[in-house]
Amino acid sequence: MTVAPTLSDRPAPSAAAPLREDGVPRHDWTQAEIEALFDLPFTELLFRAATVHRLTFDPTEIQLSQLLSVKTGGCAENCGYCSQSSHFDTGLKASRLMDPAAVIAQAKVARDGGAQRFCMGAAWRDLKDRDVPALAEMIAGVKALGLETCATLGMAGLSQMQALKAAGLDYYNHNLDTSEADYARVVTTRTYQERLDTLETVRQAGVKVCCGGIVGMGETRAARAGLLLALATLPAHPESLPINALVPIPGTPLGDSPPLDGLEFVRTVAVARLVCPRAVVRLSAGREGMSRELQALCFLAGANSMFVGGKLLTTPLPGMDADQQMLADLGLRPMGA
Ligand code: SAM
Ligand code: DTB
Ligand code: SF4
Repeated sequence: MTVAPTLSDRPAPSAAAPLREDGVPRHDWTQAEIEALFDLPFTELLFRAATVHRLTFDPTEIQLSQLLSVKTGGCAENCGYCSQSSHFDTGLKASRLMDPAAVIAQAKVARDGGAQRFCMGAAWRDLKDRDVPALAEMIAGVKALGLETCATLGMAGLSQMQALKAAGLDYYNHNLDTSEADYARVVTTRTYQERLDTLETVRQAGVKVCCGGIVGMGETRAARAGLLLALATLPAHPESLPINALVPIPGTPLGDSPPLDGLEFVRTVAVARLVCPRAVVRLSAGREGMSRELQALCFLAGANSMFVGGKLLTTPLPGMDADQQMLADLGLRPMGA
């Protein structure tokens, strides 16, 4: 008598394993392997990502970060997505570097509202020595509140980064944004190699790396895979990996981009979880336009961080009340709480 094959007898769709047998993350991913992950059946991809998420984190915990734009607009770079570039007329009012006391006061409000990490962003091509003392004062003050500190200030030199580290900087955000091949379509005033060099400087100073990119800029799936390839083949994976969904800004070259399909966004999160299994994967820009159900799929796919507090740098977020309600309804709690 022949026995009918059961579901479990079927071969699993092929795609490379994310962790070596000894549990160490791989750094030797290839473009073909990452594209094969993207091509998996959706539910198979999510199952694999959710499985790896449980090996490396408590999947019921979500890290909560809050941003503040400490210096807004008038930036010399031409990043084609950005409201703050002086190359495009976006109607944004530029302002000078904030006073440290005002930044620290806002960090206190963020902490009391439930944020665990406070990220200070400046619309600069690169950090200038004259601004380092004020930034060090902000970082020290934010750290003294018991918050983790993060800054994103453009390119920076080693001695500058060491000064920020000495002041209490935990993380530095500097994104690759897209794949190397796709990059010149988006930015031409700074090279991909300059971004990689800045990441190396951050590492040398002993500051943790927050590095990710943007999807929904009209890129191909191969470009999304190429971004994740660049991140997964860094000498050390980023500790924090933000996935931004483009917030189209009228007046910028990418202002008319159609939104990326939600399932493709979830696939990107899942593949990020698989190729950088120990990174905290953050839902970053664009969450304002996402349903709670789509965000829940992202958490299932391995996202375990999000920005909270009603505003990113210049664009809105759902707001703390809506976010607290969503987390409560999903049974998720702040990391470490
Ligand atoms: N000037 C610094 C820099 O570029 O590194 C720091 C601030 S910059 C706004 C930080 C990151 O935000 C960018 O690298 C990009 O990935 C993301 N971002 C900026 N504008 C965005 C938008 N409209 N939609 C989605 N992500 C965006
Ligand atoms: C990151 O990857 N996303 C955040 C943070 N790092 C600095 C910034 C998102 C900015 C979205 C557009 C805005 O609010 O201006
Ligand atoms: Fe400037 Fe950063 Fe905006 Fe690029 S993303 S234009 S560097 S503020």
